[in-house]
Amino acid sequence: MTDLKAEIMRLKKERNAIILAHNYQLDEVQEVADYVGDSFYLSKVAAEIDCEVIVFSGVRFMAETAKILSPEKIVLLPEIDAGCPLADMITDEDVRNIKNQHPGVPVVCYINSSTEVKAESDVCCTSSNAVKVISSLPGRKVIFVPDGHLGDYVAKQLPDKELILWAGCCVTHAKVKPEDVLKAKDKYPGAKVLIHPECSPSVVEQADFVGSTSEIIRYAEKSDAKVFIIGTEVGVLCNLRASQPDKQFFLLHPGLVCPNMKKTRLQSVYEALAKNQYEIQVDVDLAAGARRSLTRMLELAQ
Ligand code: CIZ
Repeated sequence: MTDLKAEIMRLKKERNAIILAHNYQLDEVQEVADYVGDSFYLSKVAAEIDCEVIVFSGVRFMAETAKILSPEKIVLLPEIDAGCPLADMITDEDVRNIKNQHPGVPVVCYINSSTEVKAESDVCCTSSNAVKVISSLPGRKVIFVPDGHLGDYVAKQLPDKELILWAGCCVTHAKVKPEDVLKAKDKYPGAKVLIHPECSPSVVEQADFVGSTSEIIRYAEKSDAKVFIIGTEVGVLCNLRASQPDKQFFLLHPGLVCPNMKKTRLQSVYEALAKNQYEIQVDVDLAAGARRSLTRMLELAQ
């Protein structure tokens, strides 16, 4: 493993590359990354960083987002089959149909969506800026796709808005049931419960704090509490435990493991750099449409 790490470092330098890793990546991948974070943070890094190659350790829509924001760079996705079932729950044709049913209503798409869906939308958002992005739009009605759970959470934060939702969900976060929260609270009395808004509404309503992965990490850092129940993908424990060794973090549900995020291993990162695989290409016209939605998000959610 040490040799592999050393080889990755050597290749990174040789190819003027940087490694981005999502918070849900395996610890071994997060440990070799230059930047670790959520998709909003990583998309900003991808847009601003000066390098020739980006190795995006995450899932396909994230690597495509990096390519759209940095078309002149080589963007590599180490595991070509690392997809996102939530992103696959809606097509651009579905979005056109909803728009026809609600003419003139702006469409906000969650970043967990395909390039085609982003191109068909007015603005993109992530779980860390969804409330900000949607509240900044004029008018009462907003179409929000594809995550119905996140949409429900945002709608509750913004009672003046009327959200038209799509019934997609993250299959990993949707595994958690309200009784799992009760069991965890019984097991760790007094622990703070931090939950991702991709969980179902009946789970989210039992949280002490609801937020994206980065917001969960920040909340734990600032909190005086010592014990936390974490209701999001297991990968965030890598950051939480390393940066806050005086606190205890327990996963809310053993099923909070995204199989697609776990496809990327240290070996995959090495092979990405060594074999230039798998290079992401995005159709130029589609990329222009999706870039408009992404750029608008970056402007609205500075
Ligand atoms: O926005 C992201 O990166 C996702 C998918 C989750 C989160 O909250 O960080």
